[in-house]
This record gives sequence, structure tokens and C-alpha cells, in this order.
Amino acid sequence: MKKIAILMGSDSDFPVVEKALTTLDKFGVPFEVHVYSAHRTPEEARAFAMNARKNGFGAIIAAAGKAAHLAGAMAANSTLPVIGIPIKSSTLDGLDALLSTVQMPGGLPVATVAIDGAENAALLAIQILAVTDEALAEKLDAARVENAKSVLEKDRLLAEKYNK
Ligand code: RP5
Repeated sequence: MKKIAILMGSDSDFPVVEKALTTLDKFGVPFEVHVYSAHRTPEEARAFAMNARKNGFGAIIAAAGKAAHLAGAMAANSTLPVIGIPIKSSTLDGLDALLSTVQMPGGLPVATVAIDGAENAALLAIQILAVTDEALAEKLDAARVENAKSVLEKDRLLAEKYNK
């Protein structure tokens, strides 16, 4: 199976990004995690993106806060699918990172999830791998069923308590 790259601009992003690791683990999807910054370590970030396909990756998740250019830098140097996670890390509540990540110029797509949306980033990466992996697709289907069951159970509990 292809690996997923999980990159973050700073280790201060890790408490949010950790959810992506646990989600990939839950589905048995292999990953590598790194701290690379589009601004502080641009050479390393570029080298990672340029070699990612030949190093066995199927998608790149890139999380960054503030002037969040890491996902864009990955997209500039790789044609693998890039998923951006805008991190809420400054006084602007993550809106800065959201706009920096999502507003890519034509020709360089970044699939941007919600602010701090690490779980969805991992699920989207898994869905990309599942296009050619039937067993993984079945696991995704089963997880959707479980998710729906848990919501219906919450509905049942609230309805039981308040709907007289
Ligand atoms: C961004 O700046 C990082 O992704 C992080 O969200 C933010 C702050 O980084 P630190 O100053 O905490 O290292 O590049």
C-alpha cells in the first residue's frame, strides 16, 4: 500500500495533527510524519515534495498555521494529491491559515479541509488510496455505518430524555 505523508510547519501543530495519525492507524494505512516549514526549511520541504512519489507516497497532508504556505509548497513541487490543514495558531483564529491554504492559483490544487480538520484530512487521504484498494473502501463503508449508528444513538438518548 502507498504511504501517506503527514507534514506540519512546526511541532506546535502536532496536538491538532495527531488526530490524522490516529485515524490512519485505525485504518491500517502506513504513514511518515515530518516537521518541514515552507519558510524556515524551504529546501527540505521542496526536496521532500520532489521525491515523494518515487519514495512510495500516495498523498501528502500538509498542516500549517499563520501564513500557511506548506501545502502550496508541496503542490508546487509534486503532482501527488495534496491535502491542506489550516491550523488555528494565531490571533486571527485560523482564518489566516485557511485563506493562505485554500486560495491556490490555477494549475496547483490543494484540497483544503476545515480549520484544524486533521481527521477529515486523514479520511480524504484514505479515500484517495481506496480508489484502487477495495479492502480499504470496505473499511471506509463500515466506518460510515458505525458513525451513523453513533449519531442515531445520541438522537435516541436525547429524544428519550426530552420528547415527552
Ligand atoms: C507555522 O507557524 C506553523 O505551522 C505553526 O502553525 C505556526 C507557529 O509556529 P511556531 O512559532 O509555534 O513554531 O509556520
